[in-house]
Amino acid sequence: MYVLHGSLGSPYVARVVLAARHKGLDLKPEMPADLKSADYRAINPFAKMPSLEHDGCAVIESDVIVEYLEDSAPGPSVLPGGAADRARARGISRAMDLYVGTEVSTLFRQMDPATRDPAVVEACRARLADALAGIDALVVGPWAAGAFSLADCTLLPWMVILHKTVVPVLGVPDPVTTHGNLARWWETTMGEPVTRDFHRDYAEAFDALLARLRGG
Ligand SMILES: N[C@@H](CCC(=O)N[C@@H](CS)C(=O)NCC(=O)O)C(=O)O
Repeated sequence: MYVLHGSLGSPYVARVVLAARHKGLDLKPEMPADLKSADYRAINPFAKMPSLEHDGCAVIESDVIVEYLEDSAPGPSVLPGGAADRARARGISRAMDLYVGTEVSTLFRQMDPATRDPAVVEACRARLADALAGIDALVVGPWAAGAFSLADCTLLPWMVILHKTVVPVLGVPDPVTTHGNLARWWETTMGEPVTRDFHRDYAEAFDALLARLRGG
């Protein structure tokens, strides 16, 4: 039995949940009572979510967890195709985390006009624009790396976060309207039931996270 620790509002947890759904697994994340507790650190010494427990083994880091599901669970592949397709999927996913996620996380801390530093926003916006152009150049269609893959599981939560934070609040151009390959990817994503439903579920979970952070 798989046990996924974390909360769906996290894009890293969400990536695993979407990959699991694609494989036909209904993996509902369970939030640990205390991420920083000794009990949870015994599962994940870095005290981060997600972590996965399965057959007496603990797996950390969301992309590694997706690969673990791929290796251990039946169902459709989340890394289909040959070596080049799989490398593209992994490359998009890694670049999203390193170059898009990092900038979005920094911009997320600049949402409040009262504490915003315009110089940080300007520098981050420029790096984010470069990163999104890079992602767009890697996306081939109909899904990000051709067939549905890890790349889509990473892209979709980050796109929801962009749409709910830095696009409306900081005026960052919406990549799914300004970039051709990402626009076609978005059409595919919104046209398929699994990803459309996941988009709805993740948007709700992220809204709830935003409300909690605002003290709601
Ligand atoms: N590289 C990690 C990132 C995990 C991560 O940063 N998770 C955040 C939630 S979005 C977390 O656990 N934050 C809690 C904390 O740092 O205290 C992965 O892919 O799993």
